[in-house]
Amino acid sequence: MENNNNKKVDQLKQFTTKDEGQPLTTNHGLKLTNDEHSLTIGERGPTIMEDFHFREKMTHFDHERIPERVVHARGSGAHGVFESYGDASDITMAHFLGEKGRQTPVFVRFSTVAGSRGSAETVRDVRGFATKFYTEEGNYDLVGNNIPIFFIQDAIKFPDLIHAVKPEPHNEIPQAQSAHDTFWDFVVNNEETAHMTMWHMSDRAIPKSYRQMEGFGVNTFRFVNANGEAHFVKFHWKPVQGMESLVWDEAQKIAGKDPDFHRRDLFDQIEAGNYPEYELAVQLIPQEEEFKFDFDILDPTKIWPEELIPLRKLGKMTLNRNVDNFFAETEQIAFHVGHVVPGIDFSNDPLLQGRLFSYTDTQLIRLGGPNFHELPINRPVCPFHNNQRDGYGRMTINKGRVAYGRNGLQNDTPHVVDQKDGGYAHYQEKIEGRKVRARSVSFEDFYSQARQFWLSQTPVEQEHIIDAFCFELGKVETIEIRKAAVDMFARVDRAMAEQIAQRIGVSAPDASIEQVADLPPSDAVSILKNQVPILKAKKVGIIVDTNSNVDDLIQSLENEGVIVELISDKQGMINNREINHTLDTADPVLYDGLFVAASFTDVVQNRKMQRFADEIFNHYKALGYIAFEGMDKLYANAPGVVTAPDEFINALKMGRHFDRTDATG
Ligand code: HDE
Repeated sequence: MENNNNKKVDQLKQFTTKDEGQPLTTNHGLKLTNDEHSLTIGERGPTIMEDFHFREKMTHFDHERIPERVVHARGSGAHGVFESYGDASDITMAHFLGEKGRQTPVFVRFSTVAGSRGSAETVRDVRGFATKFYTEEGNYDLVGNNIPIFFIQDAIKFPDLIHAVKPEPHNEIPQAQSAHDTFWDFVVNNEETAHMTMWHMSDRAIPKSYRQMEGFGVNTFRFVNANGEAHFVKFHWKPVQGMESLVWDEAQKIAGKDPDFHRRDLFDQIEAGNYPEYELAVQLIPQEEEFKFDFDILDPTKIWPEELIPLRKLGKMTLNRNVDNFFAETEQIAFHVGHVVPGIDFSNDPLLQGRLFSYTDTQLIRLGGPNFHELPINRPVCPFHNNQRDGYGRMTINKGRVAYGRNGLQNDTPHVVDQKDGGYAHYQEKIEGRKVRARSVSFEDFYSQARQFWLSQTPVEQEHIIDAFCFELGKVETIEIRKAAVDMFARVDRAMAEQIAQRIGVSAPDASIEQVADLPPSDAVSILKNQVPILKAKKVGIIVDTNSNVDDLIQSLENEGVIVELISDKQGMINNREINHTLDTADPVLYDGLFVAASFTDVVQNRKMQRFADEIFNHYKALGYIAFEGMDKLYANAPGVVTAPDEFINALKMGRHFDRTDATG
């Protein structure tokens, strides 16, 4: 989509080049006559030093990798626009939230956390959801995740957490997984992980797509208005497309069938004009009410239940343009929680305080020096001036003799400005205390909200959590760690821990372990309680043979925005329609629903087709059929299994049919 009046798009255009149709040159502009043979002495002789073209080409290649992000290495991004719903100046000075309809260019990068750059995307993991707002007042980065809390309370433990979840150092196994001894050893030795581990074992950690997950700023920030009044604030992104998760068996299979599943979906949907949208909302606590709650509002392992502190919607983000070049944009974008604008400030959340150091620091090694703000994707769209100079890859040509503050030669410019002229003034919080290394006692309730999360889930979601624990702990080799985990999570729910214990071969939790008291459930944290029936962008496979007549079905699906792919025993055309896939190149895990309208004479093809139907059935997806002998007996009367094409659309719209029995998650 062409963005009119988008300053970021205009800025990027100045750095964008098209090579198509151009003569080949060196990096220095010299046109070349030959790019396939090195310069040698005789046709069979040695290559000579003089071959500047060979050396330039090879040197560039030798240096074309940069370190991947130490966490969130695997990611995918898109451009978009944020539009303010109204004037939020009663709570924040931020200009981009100051007027209904005000538009701000944005770039979002979604990611997994633990895996390396080439790892599969549908693994069980937290997802990153980082947004850069290119505002008139400078860049504002909202660097969030798809889970509203975190594993640890103090940033000093972050290297330990990450070392524990990454592949184990002696053999670099397993990739992009938490199902191994060191991760669970960390969990059982750090009880503050209890709440986040519950979310991590839930379907939140296996989202269906980046379009269908929520985002959270996690840490507690501060909003300040022009009168200096402050609120503590938590940020939320709510996907307009609703939420959906994979089922675990499916997630693991997709990791092999299409490791690019999430980035492909994001890219394809944006190309097709089906732009993902997310509403930005905040929870607010007035400065004076800091101590009013049963939990510490600075503790990043706690949610602020939405039922207690409601959301206020501030605007909507639409992702409407794919990158032109993955490396230049998605890989080189550099986020930092410290990139704020007037009206947005920090709290003393100890995780946030540590993050404020880490992000710029990591860019220095990743992007090779202090000038990464000059890379096109990172440049603000407003002017920037200061006395910082030089460093690797400096692009700006600063004119003049002066590069120091308090100068007479340049009228002491660039000069600072007052707050009323847009200068950033830190919130003047009064703080007194002794220098200590200690955790506040108000951070010490590790289990109440973990149990609240458990109690807030539907029975199906609870079953998935138990299955996830059994999978993860089942992969842990050290029996003592398995046992410690069962004891730890008995504090969250004894019956849950007992079931897990039985399945992973350890004794039931000790009788002396007390389950924590109940808090009122929070429906907002369940995915299934908040499901929206949706057809748009769902993907359906229809298996056809030469006798199939599915024109009407295709038409009615496509009218609803469903993507239809035809699958058959061979490629080519059937009834004037192109076959998109064979039973070998397609796979049921890549579809939201399947309609079988074929019956092949070849028994092998029929067996493959049966596998498609079984898998769709096992993953609770809509299944329709008209011609396939034998299927009646297997699936008759099961929820979401239909034999009439028009019923199929309804079954698809309702999402997964978890009320099906005999299926495997
Ligand atoms: Fe990050 N995190 N983080 N993190 N984080 C990074 O910065 C860090 C945390 C998040 O798409 C790194 O540029 C510390 C919470 C996202 O480019 C690094 C702590 C949340 C991304 C870093 C945390 C996040 C990162 C690595 C504990 C959710 C990817 C590469 C105190 C609110 C951004 C980089 C992108 C990336 C440090 C915890 C979100 C090392 C020290 C909590 C989405 O600086």
